[in-house]
Amino acid sequence: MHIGRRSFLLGAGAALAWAGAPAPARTAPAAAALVETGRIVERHLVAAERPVRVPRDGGPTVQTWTFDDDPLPVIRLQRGDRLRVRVENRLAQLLSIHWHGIRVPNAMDGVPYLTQDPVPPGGSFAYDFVPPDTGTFFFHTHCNTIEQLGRGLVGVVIVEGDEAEPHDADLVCVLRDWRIDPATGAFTGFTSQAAAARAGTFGAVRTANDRVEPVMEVPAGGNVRLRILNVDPTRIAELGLEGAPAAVIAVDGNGLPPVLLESWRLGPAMRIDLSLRAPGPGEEAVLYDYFSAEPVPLLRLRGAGAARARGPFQPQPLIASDFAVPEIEKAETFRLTFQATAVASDLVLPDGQVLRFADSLCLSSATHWAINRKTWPEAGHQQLPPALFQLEKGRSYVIELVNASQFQHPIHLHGVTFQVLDPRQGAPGQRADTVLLGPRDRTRIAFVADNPGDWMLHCHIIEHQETGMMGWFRVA
Ligand SMILES: [Cu+2]
Repeated sequence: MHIGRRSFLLGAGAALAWAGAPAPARTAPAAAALVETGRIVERHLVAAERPVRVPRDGGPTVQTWTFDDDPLPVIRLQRGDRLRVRVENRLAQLLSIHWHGIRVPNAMDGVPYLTQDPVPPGGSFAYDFVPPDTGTFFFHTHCNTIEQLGRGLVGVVIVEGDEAEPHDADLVCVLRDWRIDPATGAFTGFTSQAAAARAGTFGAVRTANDRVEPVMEVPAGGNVRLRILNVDPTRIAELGLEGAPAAVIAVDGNGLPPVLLESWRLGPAMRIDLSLRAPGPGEEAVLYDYFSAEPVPLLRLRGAGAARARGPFQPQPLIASDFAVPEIEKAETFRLTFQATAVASDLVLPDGQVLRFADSLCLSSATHWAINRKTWPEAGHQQLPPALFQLEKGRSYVIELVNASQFQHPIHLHGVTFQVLDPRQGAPGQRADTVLLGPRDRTRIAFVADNPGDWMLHCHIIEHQETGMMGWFRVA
């Protein structure tokens, strides 16, 4: 089998240049308005230390911190259902839950001191909201995230109701590394000053659904939806699938015109949904990370059962949720520059404009990163700096994101789903909640500020976030 290292940037024109499929994908169904169903999905999560084998199938016992006896809880609900989650804190430190990518009311956003008091040891908190959009989301703590995420505190939320044509199987693939000694299961450390100032701390044990290169059975010859989530605090993967045709049908839970999967760069917190044609009985397709010189197999999909008689592979677009469309011409623009605190150099933008960073910042030993030269004053959230910017509720905004550093940064905004205006992976204008900036890269995002409150904005390489690359903005 040929395993090539592929170009990760597909032009928009490549989206429908589709080998092997005779008919182009149908046009996307009309966006659907939110209708509450009156149903309530209730979960009781207990954050606690639990001994879990990592990898799950036969690894050493690791003292993980998890939300549930199932170390990787998956909550599924239908669009319009109410989600009610009571979280109980049986750890010896503060916590809160952030619902990544879900446009929740501000009081439910789970950011300590900004939107709620953190949940103390022995305490509990009730989250209660109706997720407005379909898609693949996840939840994690927003306190001491380097350690809490590193020890395992994460879960998945899937809001269904976006398929015009159902798939034969709907599977979840959570990618994360474990910073453990593979022999003993002891944690090897979640951060260091040197790593935090660079690409971050990587884990030695790479897993999909907490297993090493697991085999998942899929209906042979059927249409399969594979929801891939990168919940690692550090690792940027470049994903490709060998042995089965596949298309990206959603980015961060948001449907887009199906894009042939060549390979896709997926930074921390980013998700893609694939629609793929499962291999025949007993045959396998393999999900690889091409980022390293030697591709790393992450997951195997094995065709099971009698082959389904399906027509040509023709992935269908999802039914989009109805978002307010930003008026780009009338939008006010803000620029956010992401930079290292210790570096003072000029940045030449693609249009020839030069941004000068002549003076460096006042440094503390634990601060390596900044946004617009402002760095969060400490690793926690307790000391709030002033807002980076304020937005008027209901107006359209364009934010220009400039990476003045040599490292990649997946930038995440709370409270909004934005459109990515400049061509990147997929098609310009697609919606996302996290956008990956390459070294010395820039892109523009746009959204309508329709969700009032105080919202975080940060890099999702957690060591960057917690050493300064975070800020907040107000919508009022
Ligand atoms: Cu970063």
